[in-house]
Amino acid sequence: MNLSYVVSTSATRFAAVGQGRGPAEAMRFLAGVGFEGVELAIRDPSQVDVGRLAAVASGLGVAVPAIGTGQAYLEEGLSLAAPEAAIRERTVGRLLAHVDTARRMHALLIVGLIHGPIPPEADREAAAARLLDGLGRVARAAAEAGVRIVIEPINRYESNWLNTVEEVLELIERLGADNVGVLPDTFHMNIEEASIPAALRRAGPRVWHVHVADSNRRAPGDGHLEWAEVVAVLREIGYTGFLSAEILPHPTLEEAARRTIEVLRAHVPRSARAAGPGGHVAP
Ligand code: LER
Ligand code: MN
Repeated sequence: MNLSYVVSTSATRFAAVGQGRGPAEAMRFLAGVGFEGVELAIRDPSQVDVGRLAAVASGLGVAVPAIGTGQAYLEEGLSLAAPEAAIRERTVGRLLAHVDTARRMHALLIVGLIHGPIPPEADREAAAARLLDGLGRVARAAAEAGVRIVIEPINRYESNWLNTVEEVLELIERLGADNVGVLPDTFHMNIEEASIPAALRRAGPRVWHVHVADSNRRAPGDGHLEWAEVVAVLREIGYTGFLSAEILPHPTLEEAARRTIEVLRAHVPRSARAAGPGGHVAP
């Protein structure tokens, strides 16, 4: 396992990411503090110099384990489950651009908030049909590009469905794509799962990426989650990917990042290098 920290490439209303420093400078700081990876949260890849960021990461010896896409929902309302066909098309188009970014970065592609909520006038099955259609197109393009997708269960206060690992596993089953896995986020799990260890065991080899935050979405160690247990269960299920800190920059990004390293390094020894293309380790 390796440690990574989530940084946004532009200003966002989503509070639990590193922002303020530009992404390249944030990468330099995080590499210096000891992270093996920097996950990039990108609203629109056409607004980002992907080649430059890939070169900065490679020069620093840090991986970009995953690309986050939720800002396109939060800032622009893009949603795969939207009732309007035009919005769904724009969302698929945006995700196809993200597939190309993920390919160039050797990163996983995250589908979380961008799946969108069940709209007020739609029932769950109608929303699922729309989501499966758009996600299926994106998953097929990703498979052709050699990119893997991870779907993130998100807590009920941010999404009106797909809140648990079980729900996301059912969706993946219906999708029937073998390049789609699960991204458990310990903050969401602390709200939604009856047992974090049981949910991780249930997802087992489908866990391809992990977001870490403590119970209050601050740095690991600042809340009441049991990190020794979380890491032990991930080891038990054979997880070898990244623990990616998606946390509030409390009291500052710098202190939150140092605290994450201090607390998680006790359980995850520093590896000589992040393995595999882009540092992501296949399950
Ligand atoms: C949202 O709460 C979150 O955890 C992000 O990773 C979603 O894209
Ligand atoms: Mn997350």
